[in-house]
Amino acid sequence: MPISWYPGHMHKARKQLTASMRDTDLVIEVLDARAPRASSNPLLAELRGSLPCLRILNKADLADPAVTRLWQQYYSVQPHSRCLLNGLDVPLTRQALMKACRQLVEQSSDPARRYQILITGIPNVGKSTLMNQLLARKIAKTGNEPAVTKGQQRVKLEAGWFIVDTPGMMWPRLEDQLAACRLAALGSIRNTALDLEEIGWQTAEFLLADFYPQLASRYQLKQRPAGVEELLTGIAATHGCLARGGHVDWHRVSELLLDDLRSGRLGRISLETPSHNSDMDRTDQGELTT
Ligand SMILES: Nc1nc2c(ncn2[C@@H]2O[C@H](COP(=O)(O)OP(=O)(O)OP(=O)(O)O)[C@@H](O)[C@H]2O)c(=O)[nH]1
Ligand SMILES: [Mg+2]
Repeated sequence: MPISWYPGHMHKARKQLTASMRDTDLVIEVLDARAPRASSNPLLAELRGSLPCLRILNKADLADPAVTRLWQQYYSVQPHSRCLLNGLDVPLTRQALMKACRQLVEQSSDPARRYQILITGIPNVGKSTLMNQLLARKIAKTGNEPAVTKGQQRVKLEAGWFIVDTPGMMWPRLEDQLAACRLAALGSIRNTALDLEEIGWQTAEFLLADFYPQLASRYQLKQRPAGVEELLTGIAATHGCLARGGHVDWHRVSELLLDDLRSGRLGRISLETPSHNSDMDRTDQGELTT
């Protein structure tokens, strides 16, 4: 089943975003540090046009720090843009954010001039949490599921500067289904819009190919399973995911694996690197799928 998630409220959010861009001086694009390419919405790039862009690699505490550094370098050389990190271990301060904003936005000599920053990104990447963090108070509702924020919220960040939180937005056609699978695995697509067992299976497939040590440590695997079925059957047997009669409950074992990946219980994992030569990206090019 192809992955696709563009419910009605996102169409509305897109219209609101188009309108808000007209009064915006700088766009923050919040990316998931574990999969920055997959979590970059092409529709947002189109809507922001030539506005300066500050990319934030968020949830950096869940990603491989060495790979995150490569992504930061990669994005830092793009024109009219900067790239900062945020995560539980490297919380971005309002001062650091404002420094980058002032470098990116041309300042007017008019003291009455007001500036607007728009926080954008796909669902569940941590936009509202970031806004609360920058304001040091809970202004926006947050939650560990996609599509928590339903409307825009504009607040004063500091004198002359306003910041707007926006609903997470996907785009109508997810052409790159491998990237879509990464987003589904990381929790940016609502579980109810997915065939969870299929995503669990595909996730198990790429984890087994590229992150076997993390799987072995989390599930106490004694030897490398020959394939996905053996891996999931083994996890199900040792982690309470068997149904009546001893059959594997594929739904429960999929949920367990996805929860472990999303929460970091499998360790700090990056699913993409900027280079096209990583194992994950070789899969894109079909070299591992023969
Ligand atoms: N580990 C970790 N979790 C984070 C971080 N930032 C946000 N989260 C968690 O990610 C989940 C989603 O956060 P939100 O701020 O609601 O995400 P959002 O982008 O506003 O989501 P939508 O409004 O649905 O688009 C919450 O459970 C947060 O606690 C982070 O830097 N590290
Ligand atoms: Mg939100």
